[in-house]
Amino acid sequence: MRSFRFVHAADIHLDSPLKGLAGQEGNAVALIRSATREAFEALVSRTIEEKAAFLIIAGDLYDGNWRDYQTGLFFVGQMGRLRQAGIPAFLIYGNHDAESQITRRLTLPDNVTVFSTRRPETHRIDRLGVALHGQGFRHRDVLDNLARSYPSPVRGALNIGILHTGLAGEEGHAHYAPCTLHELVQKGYDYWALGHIHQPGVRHERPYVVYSGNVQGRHIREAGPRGAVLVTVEDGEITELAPLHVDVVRWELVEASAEGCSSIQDISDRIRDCIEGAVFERGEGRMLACRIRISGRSEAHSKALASRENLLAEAKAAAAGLGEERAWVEKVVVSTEPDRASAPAPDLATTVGDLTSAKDDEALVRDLRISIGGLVSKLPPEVREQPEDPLLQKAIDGDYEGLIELAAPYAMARVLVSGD
Ligand SMILES: [Mn+2]
Repeated sequence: MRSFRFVHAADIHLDSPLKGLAGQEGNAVALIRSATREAFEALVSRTIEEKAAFLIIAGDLYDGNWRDYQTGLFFVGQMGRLRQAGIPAFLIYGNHDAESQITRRLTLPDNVTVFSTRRPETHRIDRLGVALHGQGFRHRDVLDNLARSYPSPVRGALNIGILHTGLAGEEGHAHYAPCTLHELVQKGYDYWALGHIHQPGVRHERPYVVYSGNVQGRHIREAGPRGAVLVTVEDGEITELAPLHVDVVRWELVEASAEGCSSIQDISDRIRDCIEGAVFERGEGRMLACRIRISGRSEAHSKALASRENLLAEAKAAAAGLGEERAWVEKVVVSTEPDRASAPAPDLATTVGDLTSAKDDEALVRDLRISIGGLVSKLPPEVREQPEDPLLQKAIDGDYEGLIELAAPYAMARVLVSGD
């Protein structure tokens, strides 16, 4: 049996529209916008450099229907690079690029094999002793167990199953093409190249059941290194799995402690140190797209709450000050708590008293319901699902008494700061 290497990738989501960048400009934002393409290009380069025998794409190559032919042309161009290097590619469609979803089409170069969406197929590479089994998604909502009808392993070959699946009961994922880990393990294949779940992970070894994860994180919930898996086969046996990190922008949650800080300047300095540390330790030469979370008990708690805009600007300045395309700040979340020692000043006791009893003011609650309720109903679903701000959560829940209670310390912080 031969020795060779292959690359398993999935969830490219080419030209995925990145949310939350509207109205933002600059080189960093331009890089984030083009990141899915750049990462895919880097994947193809690494595949060629590593002299891989073939490339697998386990679904969701595209993010949905193409806006125009440019997305398809880009992909064809990259496959052309592989063809020139004599490397075949094997592709299945997933829920995002199901056959029914993609109405525009382009003829692909002859080194690319797209598996049928009607029935499972097997493609063999005889010179390597490899059998690849796979089936793509015909419609977006494939809720049948596709793996069940995959063919039996080819005897004497290295068998690879390519499947886009949410497995069964994976939290937070729709049950696309559900199957259990046990079923996959029992199938008799050597390696399952899975797609759909963006977090990379090896679910089983010998046989291998692997999610390569997406090649490029697209938001803070896809933080950390991203890429593909380079699989080494020696004498027909899988001997090594190594990550190929091809992401060009890396999302990171950067934690900054405000403990011991007594001013906004102190917190800004802390943020700057944390961003620099993160770029150095976790950036690996890529641009870090950071969400900053400031937490801890701090004397500067009220000031931090009331100066969120200033802190965001300072954090952006800290990132920009590192030079081009080293770091970019998406958001600053202030979740500090008051220092035990810093009680409100006595002359503010009356104001605070008024604020805490405000939740019993029925007229106020009714006014809020009318003025805020209308706005909340217009929020886009992605904001409603995961509001990061506790005040917004209360408003979405329609809990106006709770909203007043939570808003009181914030209002107090504003009063304190303006009185500085
Ligand atoms: Mn998917």
